[in-house]
Amino acid sequence: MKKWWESIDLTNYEKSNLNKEIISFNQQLFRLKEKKLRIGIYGKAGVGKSSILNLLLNKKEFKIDIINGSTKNIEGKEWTIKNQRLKTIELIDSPGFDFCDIEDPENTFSQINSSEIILFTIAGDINRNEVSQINLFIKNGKKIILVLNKIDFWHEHDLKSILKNIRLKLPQHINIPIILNSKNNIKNQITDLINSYGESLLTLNSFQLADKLFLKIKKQRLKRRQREAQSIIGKFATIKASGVALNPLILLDIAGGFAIDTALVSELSKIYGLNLKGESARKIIKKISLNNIFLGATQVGLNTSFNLLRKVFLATAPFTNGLSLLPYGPIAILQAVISVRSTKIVGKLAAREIFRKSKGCIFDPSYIIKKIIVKEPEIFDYATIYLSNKNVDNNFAIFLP
Ligand SMILES: Nc1nc2c(ncn2[C@@H]2O[C@H](COP(=O)(O)OP(=O)(O)OP(=O)(O)O)[C@@H](O)[C@H]2O)c(=O)[nH]1
Ligand SMILES: [Mg+2]
Repeated sequence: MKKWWESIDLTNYEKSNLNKEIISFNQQLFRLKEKKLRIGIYGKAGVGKSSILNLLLNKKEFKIDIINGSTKNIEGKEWTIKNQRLKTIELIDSPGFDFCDIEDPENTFSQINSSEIILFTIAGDINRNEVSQINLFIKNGKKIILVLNKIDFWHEHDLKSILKNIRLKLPQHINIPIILNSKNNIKNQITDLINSYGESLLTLNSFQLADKLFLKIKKQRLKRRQREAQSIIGKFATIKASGVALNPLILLDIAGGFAIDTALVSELSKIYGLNLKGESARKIIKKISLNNIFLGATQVGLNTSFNLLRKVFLATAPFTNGLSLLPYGPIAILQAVISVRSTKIVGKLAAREIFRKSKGCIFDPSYIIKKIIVKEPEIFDYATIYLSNKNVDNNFAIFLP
């Protein structure tokens, strides 16, 4: 992962623009190397988050209070457990997300959102705010475990109906485990999970965070490239159109139009870091024309058929009243307009093709994510959801010229 990260070759602009994200990703890389897993706790104020972490630690390390808001800031403490492949585990306490006076809610969320396991604590049936926070974590591809606290408040049959109700409100496409806080229940279940999957959870989360950052970088780059590509296409369209409009008699012949398009593809490919020349650029043009055969008849094809078009116009002129009145000028303008349109279409289609080719150049972290999921699809179902959400969200076509 370190090698991949170094290979991305960030520009100074990207470094300053994504400064915060880069720092937090470097911290994650460090934790991956040091085998340090983080468990974050989240939930409404006063549900017993700090008490649960104290229970895991077997000590009163985190401050608790009967009054809401005893935890004011994110705070971490080390938890040592035996028989583990991980070096350290950090428990991260957070202020209640609905508390009126949190100092930095965004930082609180992002700290919890970057930890490997999230213990989402509830103290009874869940409300709309809690459901939407849970959904947000799931959308972010997080491993989330629900901890039902303060169960001493209810009789067993009430507890059953509360649990049933909670399950109905949770998203149905993912299995969110619910742990009841009774006796050593939480401690045993969390310890089991860490001992079996701790290392994988850490690796998977690191690749997910890498993937999220990589996506941000890709989008930024594509936006910048989109502007550059649009300007190049515009320039080429002008060159071709002015050639056609100024010199309507010596129309661009097939070879001429093709040469300009090839040069355009070559320039576009530079923007996308491919640098296609000569034959490779010509291949792209041919592929575009073949793949867009219908478009081709009216758009791409016209690009190379000015002579034909002119002949059709002139030949049909005597037979069609309207056209026979067309003086030569409007035909030249029409040809120029068609030429601009067709160059733009060639440019857009070429950019798509070039982008498709350039995607294979850099290694994609989601490749590893898929490989980890395959090992334990049930444990890592949250990552499957992450990948499928990502496919819906990431329509890169909108960033193409
Ligand atoms: N009856 C009962 N009380 C509990 C339980 N867990 C926590 N409490 C009490 O609930 C109160 C709040 O507990 P905290 O651990 O401070 O809750 P918190 O979620 O950390 O609260 P904030 O930091 O203010 O958001 C304290 O008085 C705890 O003693 C439980 O399982 N049963
Ligand atoms: Mg607290």
